[in-house]
Amino acid sequence: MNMDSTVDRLVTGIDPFSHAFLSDPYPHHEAMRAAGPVVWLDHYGIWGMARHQEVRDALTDWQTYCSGAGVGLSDFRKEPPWRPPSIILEADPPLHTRTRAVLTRILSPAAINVLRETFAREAEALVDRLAERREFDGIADLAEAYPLKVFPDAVGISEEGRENLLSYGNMVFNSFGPRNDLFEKAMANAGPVRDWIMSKCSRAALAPDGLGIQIFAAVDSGELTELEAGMLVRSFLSAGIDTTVYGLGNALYCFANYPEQWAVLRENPSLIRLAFEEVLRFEAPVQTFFRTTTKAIEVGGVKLGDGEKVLLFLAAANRDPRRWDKPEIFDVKRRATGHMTFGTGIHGCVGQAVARLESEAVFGALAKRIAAFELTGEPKRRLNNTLRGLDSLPLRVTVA
Ligand code: OVV
Repeated sequence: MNMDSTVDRLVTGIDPFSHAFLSDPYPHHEAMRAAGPVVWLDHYGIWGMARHQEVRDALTDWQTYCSGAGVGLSDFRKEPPWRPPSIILEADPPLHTRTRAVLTRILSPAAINVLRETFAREAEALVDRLAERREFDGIADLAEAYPLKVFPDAVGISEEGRENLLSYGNMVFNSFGPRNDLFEKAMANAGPVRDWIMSKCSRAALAPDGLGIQIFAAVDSGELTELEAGMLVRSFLSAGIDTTVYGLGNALYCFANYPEQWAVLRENPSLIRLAFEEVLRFEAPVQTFFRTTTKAIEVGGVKLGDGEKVLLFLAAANRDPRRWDKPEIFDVKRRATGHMTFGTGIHGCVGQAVARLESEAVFGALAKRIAAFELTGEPKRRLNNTLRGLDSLPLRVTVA
């Protein structure tokens, strides 16, 4: 690749973790897709991939694009990680294969379907209360309130202190970026938050009928050590809250912005599942993950060296016109599966059945009771080095 070309120079200066980029990433995604299959991001000395094909190829080639050096900007082989690495997210085979097998079983669609009635009942109760209020904040009162109730309930965590889960998610997802202002702010109260989280990861802290204790059952069967089981509960608490909070919030944001799409969905509630996939494609709650090369490799004529960080723009792949027809249009009838928001390959989201069940419960309940959403003020963005979503979404609802 000719690094002196105009397009490359345009792209290479981009800081994908700056406020300007995070506030409106889409024009920058377009510039990077246009620049080529892989671009050099000079600001950090890393590679970036923004096209669907290359993001997908990288995610499905774990031998070349590893996770064991961390899936953030920081290379664990060069600087110490801020917490002991995740033994599933930040691991490669064979360790990953063993830990993943346990979570795949516990979080399988069939196993998670057991939660359907509880999730639906909780969603209906919450939506009833909000419908009575008429005006509420779509983020605090719904997108945060719902996962903060049903997910820790499902894992088997006590009620007290659950707000720590939001603080911890904020730490985890900002930590994949550089040590910028967002990272520093998220880490302001790190000690007590981390202590609370770790105190919830032991066998003794978990309810006897939840998902958490099922991880410890794998210790009894010899698949995991006691320490590993605690670390996998930590993965539940790291990955299970903020992702769904931002996903549900982005869904509400889409339906408030595109009322005709909410009308389509209400006419045909069987579209709810598909509609959530379209939200994930269009406003991806998880925007990026990194990989690290394990050898020198050539991508579209560009030579990448060994041990180099590659930033995969999942959200840019989701709007690549090479893959999607009219990608800038939010269309709940679209076949949106194939989006990269859950990733793909051996690290593809192991909790996706839980995320989908939460969204079905919430939007199923909303479709029954809410005819329309109306913004009563400007939504405020909450910037995060990895996640895209809102701080507040002031809504008024029309009750059906
Ligand atoms: C997918 C994900 C995100 C954040 C943290 C983890 C996993 C973890 O395993 O800790």
